[in-house]
Amino acid sequence: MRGIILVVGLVVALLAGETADAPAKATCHPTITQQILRANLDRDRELEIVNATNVSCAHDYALSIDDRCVAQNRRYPLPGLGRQRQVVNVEANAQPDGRELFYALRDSSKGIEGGAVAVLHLASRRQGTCPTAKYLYLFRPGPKVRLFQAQLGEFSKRYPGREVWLREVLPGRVRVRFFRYDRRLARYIVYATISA
Ligand SMILES: [Ca+2]
Ligand SMILES: [Ca+2]
Repeated sequence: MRGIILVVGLVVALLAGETADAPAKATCHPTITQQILRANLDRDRELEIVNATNVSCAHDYALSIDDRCVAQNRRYPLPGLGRQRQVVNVEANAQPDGRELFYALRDSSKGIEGGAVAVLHLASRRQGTCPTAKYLYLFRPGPKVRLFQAQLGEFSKRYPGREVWLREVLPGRVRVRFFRYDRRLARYIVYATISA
């Protein structure tokens, strides 16, 4: 008898838990995709679309790019997720290779490692193939990073185009690094580090 009461009690508790969760599920709208930017990220005449998709009930956003190539729609998911986002379409590397997308995703419910900072555009790997995301800069915080912030800006007149400023809070110190575009390597490289 006591066993039956216990089982009934457990079932009631589970049902109560289900009911308590129900309103939260109803107000949570994951996987809603919003178009947040129209940008020219390759060199064709059609604009690409940058999307932010709400991928969790914690309101983490993931980004993707929609492109049309050979009469087909293609979606390229971008790394990282976060509740805070910065997204801009600019000419970052001062090269005739199309404009770039700079984005930073932070404050993810998955912890600091969910975040990302990137500078990218779309480029064909081989002539005649559809362009895919080419990363000129990509930062994913490691497990030691407690906090990070990033900006794309004109931090040095010595280097053409814009530079990336990255500030990381690490155990016992703060590290600020500046990255510039290197034409030969076709990516951003560090040119100054300040550690305090
Ligand atoms: Ca460019
Ligand atoms: Ca510069």
